Amino acid sequence: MAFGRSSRTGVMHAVSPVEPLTLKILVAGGFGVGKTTLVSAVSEIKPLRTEELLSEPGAGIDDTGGVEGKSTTTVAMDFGRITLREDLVLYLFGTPGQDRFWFLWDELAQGSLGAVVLADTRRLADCFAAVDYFERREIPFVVAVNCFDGADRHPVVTVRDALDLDPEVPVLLCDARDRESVKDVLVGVVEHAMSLARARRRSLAAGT
Ligand SMILES: Nc1nc2c(ncn2[C@@H]2O[C@H](COP(=O)(O)OP(=O)(O)OP(=O)(O)O)[C@@H](O)[C@H]2O)c(=O)[nH]1
Ligand SMILES: [Mg+2]
Repeated sequence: MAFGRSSRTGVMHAVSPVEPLTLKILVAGGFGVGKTTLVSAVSEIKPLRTEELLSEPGAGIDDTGGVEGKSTTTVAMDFGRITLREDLVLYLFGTPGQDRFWFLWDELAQGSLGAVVLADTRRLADCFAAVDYFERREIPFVVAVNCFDGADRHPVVTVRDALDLDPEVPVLLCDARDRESVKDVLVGVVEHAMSLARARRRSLAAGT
């Protein structure tokens, strides 16, 4: 599903005759797992952030266990853009990580091609809700393990088992701070969504 088509000006057409396909990708996962970091690392425009200080009123509501150094949190979304190829542009929407912002997810998920569920192996349970959300809505997703310094490196198969993922869901390792690493994850989600769409088309054509 395409998110839209870019409206380039005639001047831009003179430079590049290709009007890129634009796709919407969500970046989800638990609190403090690195969603804002990921969008910022890869975005070619100044990313829109909606960070607020973790404040006194949030104490007792926001679970800061395991991310004690964190002083801000996303309260609406992150937004960024990356050109993967001259004919393919991704718009990235990072979701807020905390439970109290669940009501925003349906809005953000509309029209998305697929999603990245970021995971931290030290707090793997934090991404269960995101995995459930995309499974239920049949939105294609990959799990990207953000390899934090100091976290044990678990084999991909252990993460897959712990999250009880369907066999076709890709599990990738990444560093959310590293542009090339994040690009690999984004290519992974686009390829996965495309291959699921092809499989669905084939089974529809076969009448199954
Ligand atoms: N060492 C290391 N630190 C990281 C990595 N990714 C993020 N961080 C740090 O972890 C903290 C949390 O990152 P954020 O990007 O704000 O996490 P988030 O998922 O957007 O958080 P919320 O929006 O509050 O849910 C920040 O202090 C980052 O600098 C990583 O890959 N390695
Ligand atoms: Mg954030």
